[in-house]
Amino acid sequence: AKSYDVASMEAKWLPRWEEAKLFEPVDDGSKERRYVLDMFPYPSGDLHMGHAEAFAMGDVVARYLKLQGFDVLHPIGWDSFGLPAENAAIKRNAHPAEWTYANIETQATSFKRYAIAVDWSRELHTSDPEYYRWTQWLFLRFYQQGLAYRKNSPVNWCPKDQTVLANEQVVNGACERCGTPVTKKSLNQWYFKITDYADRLLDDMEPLKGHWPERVLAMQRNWIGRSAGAHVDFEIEGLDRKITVFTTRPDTIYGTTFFVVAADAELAGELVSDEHREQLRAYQEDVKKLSEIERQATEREKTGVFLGRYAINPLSGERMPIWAADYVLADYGTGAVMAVPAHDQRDLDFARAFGLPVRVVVDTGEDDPAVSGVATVGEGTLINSGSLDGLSKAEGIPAAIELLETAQSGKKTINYRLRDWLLSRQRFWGAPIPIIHCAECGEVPVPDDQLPVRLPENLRGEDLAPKGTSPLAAAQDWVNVSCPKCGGTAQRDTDTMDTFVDSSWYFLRYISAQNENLPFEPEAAKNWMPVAQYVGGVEHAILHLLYSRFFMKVLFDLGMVSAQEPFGALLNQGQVINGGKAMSKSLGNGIDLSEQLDKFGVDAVRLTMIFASPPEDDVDWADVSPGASAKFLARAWRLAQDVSSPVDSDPRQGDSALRSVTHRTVAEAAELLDAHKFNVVIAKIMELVNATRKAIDSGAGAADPAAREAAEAVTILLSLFAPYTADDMWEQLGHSDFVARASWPTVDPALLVESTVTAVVQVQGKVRERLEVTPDIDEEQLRELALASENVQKFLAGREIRTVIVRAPKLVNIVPA
Ligand code: ANZ
Ligand code: ZN
Repeated sequence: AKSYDVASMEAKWLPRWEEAKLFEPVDDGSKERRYVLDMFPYPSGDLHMGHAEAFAMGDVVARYLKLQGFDVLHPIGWDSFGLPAENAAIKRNAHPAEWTYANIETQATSFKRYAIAVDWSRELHTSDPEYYRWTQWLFLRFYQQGLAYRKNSPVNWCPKDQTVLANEQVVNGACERCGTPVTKKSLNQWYFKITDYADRLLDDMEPLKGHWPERVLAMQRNWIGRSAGAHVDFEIEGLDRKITVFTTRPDTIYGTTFFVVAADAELAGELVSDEHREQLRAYQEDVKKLSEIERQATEREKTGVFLGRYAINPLSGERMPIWAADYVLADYGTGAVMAVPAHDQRDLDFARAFGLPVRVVVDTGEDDPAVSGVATVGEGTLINSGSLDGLSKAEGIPAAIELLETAQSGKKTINYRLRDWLLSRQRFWGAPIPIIHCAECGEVPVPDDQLPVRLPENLRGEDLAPKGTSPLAAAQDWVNVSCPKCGGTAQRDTDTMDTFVDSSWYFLRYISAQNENLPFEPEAAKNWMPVAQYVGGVEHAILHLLYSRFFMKVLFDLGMVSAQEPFGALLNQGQVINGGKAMSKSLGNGIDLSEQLDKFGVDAVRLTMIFASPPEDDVDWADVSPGASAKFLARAWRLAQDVSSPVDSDPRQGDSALRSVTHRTVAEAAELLDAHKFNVVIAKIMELVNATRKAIDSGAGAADPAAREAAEAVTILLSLFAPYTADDMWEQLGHSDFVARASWPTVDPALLVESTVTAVVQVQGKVRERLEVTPDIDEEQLRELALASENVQKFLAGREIRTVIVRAPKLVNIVPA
């Protein structure tokens, strides 16, 4: 007999699959379409265990939907611009493309071996000029809409990577990529106006509920940070100007005892009196040295300087000192706050540090904050607040706004935490910003027919080293061009785009991957979008997923897509860890994927990944057994070897007990797959394999058509997880085509009805017998069966019976006298 041989199976099927192009959608409308997408990889090296897990998940969904009869689009590509390539190039005195494309080659080979069901004809790389041409084209559409603009402002700066970062790339005050504390720098940078879409980005999350993980939705909601409140104008004594603050608590306005502006906001310099100017300058120097982490730490002692200036409370007419401090942020709200120390902890800490008055205006029944040091932020009744006295917080907010509006010193407003997306980078390996700067004409877009603006090819190694300005600036031949408008001398913009721009629309490029006239065909996008199932890590909860949603909405407004959301459903897979800890070089607990594949085979590794836990949970490689998976696969495989009834035998002639197990398994598997309980599906397949083995080894045995039916169901179900084994079984079972082209087994509802249930028989409260009975057995029949049981008789030992309680069909309780 043949034996289950992983290596020869892989060698046999891989080339056949490649030739058959099994997973290219027909895309002709003859079948309903489904788009399944995995977050595309960054080509950092060879595939690792994390890829193996994530891609196994997406693959289950793609293969399942195809078997269900859908036309499935499941593409792959590479997010191939970015810093690591550039850093590697500097180190090796090479061009980033060399490292990038070599890694892509390695990963692609591994992905093919890993048998992911993708359409390779649509493969894309964001660093290909054929791709970034369209990234640039899209930038120009945004530019024309006023959604891409340049402004000078303090930006996040990573001193190590020597480039600016978007707010989304600053995590706890540090660079998302390298962990270096981020500093601020004033620079002229490009932005996308994502803030114009804040409301839609929030509101359109509603239909995603239940289809996206709630925590991702919560993170986005929080990031957008919509807060309702008011803008309040304060006159400045001795200056002919007003300052506006944003407050969520206009009801506390009578409790304002001082005023604070961000030390690094221009406002501070404009307000300061001459005799305090030097002090402010010295303080600003100190603030500049702080990292964002230090600045936002709440436990840090409050610092600040008095500006020698007073603001007037528009409702009470009171005069309040104006301070500059670092706890107020320059780029949130208006960069200035009315400080209400009794009811805001930061303001209270500041008041206590500088001996400023604390006035309670909301009576919450708690201790006086001036004494306790704890601001009272809860519900209560307004006091010391003029005509607002007696109102609750909820009543006080609209009432205060009304007073302010009548006095023409304020209005109701909504504020967002979301900032515009800073997209320019002072690095080389990205899509050049397609703008030319002309002394006469200003910013001039590169004409569409001159796209792509290709990266210069002669820069390499040290030329790319970070110097705070873009390496592209050094390529003089490249920089100096004639102005497309006036023909005069002009310069190219030397910044490149954040790589998150590339990944904000790649899912659309797959749809028309070869189109040379447009980034994608609107008609085709209409057919495929939104993505039916997106799979990827939770680390993209804000960055990539928010940006892609923004892009989709802009494209919708441009009439290029008809869906407003890119991803209808999202699955965040867990991580692969080892010994309860994330794999890392320092812990030395890394697991090499290719070693695992060589040792156990692709199928066993894939099966192990999915069987280990529900998809959202981590897989601890120390707790799993790919060896056991391989053994199980061999057992399943042997079923196909043993079945001897012909391909066209009629299963209805077969053993009905086995048939009912088969049909129930298939029906349950479909439900479980729809609910993403992939691990449970595997447990069900294991049960079916056991039942089939038992049937083959007994009764009508190998020749029973029901055994063939069961083995075929095992094969089809298994093909979602173990494609090599499944195709080998399918062939052995006498089929000439690939199992991926089979269809999901049809379930006969008549076979789903359970044929027997187990009735438990207790004697004096102890279980003494289990009887297999029909579900519709009546009480009298069940009672007789129970009393007739040999076991029951043995335990009764001749005693009289006092009562028999029967709960058909599940329980009989016999109480002896
Ligand atoms: C007065 C007040 C009284 C406030 C009170 C709060 C409680 P969210 O909800 O996060 O939007 N604020 C406004 N701009 C700020 C800035 N640039 N830096 C630091 N803090 C700023 O927070 C809005 C509240 O944060 C505003 O409401 C303001 O303080 C403060 F009992 O105004 B509040
Ligand atoms: Zn010009």
